[in-house]
Amino acid sequence: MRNCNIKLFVLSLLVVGISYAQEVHTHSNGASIANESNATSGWSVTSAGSISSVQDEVVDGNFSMKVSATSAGWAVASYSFNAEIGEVYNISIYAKKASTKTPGFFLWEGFSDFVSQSVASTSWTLYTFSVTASDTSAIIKVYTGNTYPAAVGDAVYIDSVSIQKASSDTQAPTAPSLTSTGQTATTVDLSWSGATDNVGVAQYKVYRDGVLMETLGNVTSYQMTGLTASTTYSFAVRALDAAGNQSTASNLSVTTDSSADTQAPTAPSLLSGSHTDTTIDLSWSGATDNVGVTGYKIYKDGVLEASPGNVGTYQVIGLSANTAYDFIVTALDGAGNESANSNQISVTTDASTSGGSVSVWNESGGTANYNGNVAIGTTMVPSGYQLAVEGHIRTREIRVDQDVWPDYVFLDDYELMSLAEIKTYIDKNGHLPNIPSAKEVEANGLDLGEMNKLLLEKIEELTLHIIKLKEEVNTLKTKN
Ligand SMILES: [Ca+2]
Ligand SMILES: [Ca+2]
Ligand SMILES: [Ca+2]
Repeated sequence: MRNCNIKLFVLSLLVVGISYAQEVHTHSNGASIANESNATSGWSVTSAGSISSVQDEVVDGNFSMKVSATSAGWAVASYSFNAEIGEVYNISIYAKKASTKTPGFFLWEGFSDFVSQSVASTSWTLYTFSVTASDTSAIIKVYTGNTYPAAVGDAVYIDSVSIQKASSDTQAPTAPSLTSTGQTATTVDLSWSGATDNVGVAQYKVYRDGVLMETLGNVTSYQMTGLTASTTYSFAVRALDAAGNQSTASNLSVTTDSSADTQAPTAPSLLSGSHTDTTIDLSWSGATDNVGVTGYKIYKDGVLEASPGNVGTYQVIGLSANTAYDFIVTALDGAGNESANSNQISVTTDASTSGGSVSVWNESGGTANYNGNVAIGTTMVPSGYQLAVEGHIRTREIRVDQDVWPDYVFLDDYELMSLAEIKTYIDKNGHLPNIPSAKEVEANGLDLGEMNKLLLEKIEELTLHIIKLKEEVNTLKTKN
C-alpha cells in the first residue's frame, strides 16, 4: 500500500513535469501557464501601444496581459523565441477583444505556413496554431485592431500562452464521451464532448465497426449516413492533438430504425364548427407521427365520408336539414398506417331555410315577424293581400282601420238622391246605389271596413229622408 502511494506521487510529478518541460514560452509573466507572475517580461510592444499585467480579466491564474493602443499607428505586442527550422510548433493563446475594433494575430514572422486569426469575441476564446518554423527566430504578434492606424483605446487581452514543439508532445488527449442524438433508417447522429489535451485537441477520428470513416477538425458532432435499416452499428471516436497523439476510442452501439414505418399516427382531436341545414364544418388537430401525418379519414355515422390530405378542416355537404350526424376522424401516415379514432362528436343540421318552416321567422321582443305572405289552408295569397285563409276564422274582435268615415253625408253640399231617383236606380240595378251587387260580393268577397262605411252611409241617407218626410207631414197637418 505504501509502495503504491509512492508510485502515484512520482507519476503525478512526472505528468506535471512533462507538460511544462515542453513549453517554449518560458518567461515569467501574466500570460505564462508555467510560471505566472505579475509582469510582462519577454513581451515587447510598439511605440503606439502599451502592454501591462492586469487582474480585471483573467482566464488562467491571477493575471492576464492587456495590449492597448496609446497613439496613432500600429499597436503590436510581440513575443520572440528560438525555433528550429522545419519543426512544427503548436501554439495556443486565449484572447478576447476589449474595444470595438477587431484585434487579431497577424503577420507572424519566421513561419512558412502561418495563417492569421482575428479576435472577434468579447469572451475568452482559445486560438490554436500549428505552424512550421522557417527561421531560427520566430515572432508571434498580437494587434489591437485590424485597421490602420490604431485608435487610442483599441485593446485586447491575452492569457495562457503555450508554445510547444509538436514532436515533443507525446501526451495524448483524453477520450471524448460519445452519445447518439438521434437516428433514422439510414443515418445516426453522433455527438461527443469532454476530450482534453495538454496542448489542445485538434482533430477527431470517427470509426464505424472499426473502420475509419472520417477525420474531422475540432468539431463535436457528425452525422453518419448511408446506413442500413434495422442494423446495429458500433461507432467510435478518438481525439487527436496537433502532434498526432490519439486518445483511446470511446465506443457506442446504435441500431438504425426500421425502414418500414409501422407506427401509426396519434389520434386527432375533433371539433365541430359552423353548420347550415345541409353542411357541417369539422376541424381537428393534434395528430403526430414518427415520420409524418399525410392525410385524414372522416367517418359519418360510421361510414367513410372523405379522405382529405394533410389538412385540418373539412366541410361535409349534402346533409339533410334538422338531422343529427356522428363524426369521427383518423390520421394517416405515408405508409398507410391509420391512427385510433378521434373523439366522436354529434352535430345536428339547422332546420331547412326553404319551404316556409319556422326558420324563416325572426323573433324580436317576443314577437315573431315575417316579411313575406302567409297562406293558411291554401298555397296562394291573392295579389295585393298578405294573408289568405281557406276556412273559418274565429276570434273575439276584428278591428279594421278606416281612413274615411261617412260624416260627409251630413254636409250641406252632400248631394242626397231623392227617393224617386233611388227607386229608379233600384228598378234598374236591383240593389242600392253605391252598394256592391251580389255578383260582385260573390266574386271578390266582402270588405268589412268598406261595407260598414257604406251601410252607415245608407243609414245616414235614410235618416235625412225620414227627417224630410216628417217635415212634410207636419206641413200638411198645419194646412188642414
Ligand atoms: Ca494568467
Ligand atoms: Ca498532447
Ligand atoms: Ca408512422
